[in-house]
Amino acid sequence: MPIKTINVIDSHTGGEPTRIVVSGGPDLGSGSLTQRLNRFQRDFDEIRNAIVNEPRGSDEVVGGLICEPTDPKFAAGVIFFNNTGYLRMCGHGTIGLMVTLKHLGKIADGAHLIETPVGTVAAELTGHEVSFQNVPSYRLLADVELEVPGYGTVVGDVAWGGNWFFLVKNSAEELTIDRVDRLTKITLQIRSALRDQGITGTDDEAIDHIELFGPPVDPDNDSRNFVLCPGGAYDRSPCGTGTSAKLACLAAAGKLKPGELWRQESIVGSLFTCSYQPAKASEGELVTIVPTITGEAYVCAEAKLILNPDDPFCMGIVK
Ligand code: PYC
Repeated sequence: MPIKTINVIDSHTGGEPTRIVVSGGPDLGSGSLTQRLNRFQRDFDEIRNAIVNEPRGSDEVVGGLICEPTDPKFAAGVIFFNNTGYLRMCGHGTIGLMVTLKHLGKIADGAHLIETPVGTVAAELTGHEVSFQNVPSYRLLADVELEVPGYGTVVGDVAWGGNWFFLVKNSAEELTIDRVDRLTKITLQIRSALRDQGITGTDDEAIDHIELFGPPVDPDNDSRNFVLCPGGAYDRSPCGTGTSAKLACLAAAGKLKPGELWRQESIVGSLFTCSYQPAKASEGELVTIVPTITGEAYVCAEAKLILNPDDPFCMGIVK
């Protein structure tokens, strides 16, 4: 293989990194974004590893491959991925993508549509601020009692916000940045317990994100969270899909009205301001909402990744 280069732009959304592949990424051909995601996974997974994992990236980085959309009404198509696999939607990544497209001169401030494997995301860009309407979100299971070996019983909801989440209700854990090692350990234990006890999303899909909630540090906010991501890293942002899942739970419990604001603070103190409207079509009998999530992102690097076949770690460190 000759030396290959991949051009990327890095940004962060409330501290959570996004690496958008602008050129030099795998050629996934045409078809729906789900078909192209499957092709990425089947034929080019080592390129995913080379882009986001060490030595060029880290467990925290979420990558996004810009794809030619299936319809010109979309500003771009995108496939998100991370240290262990693929995300069907990523909220902080969508905010990062929008400021990156603006940085590239591909879009201006205003309303745009983004195509993702789980549907259309409508986003509005104003400077560094992005508001996006996420895919329809819903609470699937309420008040699930889960025995977590070595920890105790936790009670939580299972909800969809573009990814599957278990949202713990009764956590007494203090959500401070100096406790992230412990919070990571506990949420990994919760995720294993869900898997061992066969608790899943629809179609037996694994629940790969876990959220803990606590009081906000800033009294103007409604809540602080800690979000475990699929690859074991924690989200530095309040998590766009996770906050969508939270809004779906609040809506289903009658605790937040349509249009009412919810200010979700992350474990590093960054903020998403959010609200929802009822969805036109529901997921069966379930209360289904369309969340709007607003946050800020900043471009922080432009880089050319060099994949030299002589480099023993050319394709990244595989864990
Ligand atoms: O913002 O949706 C999100 C997200 C998912 C994983 C990391 N961030």
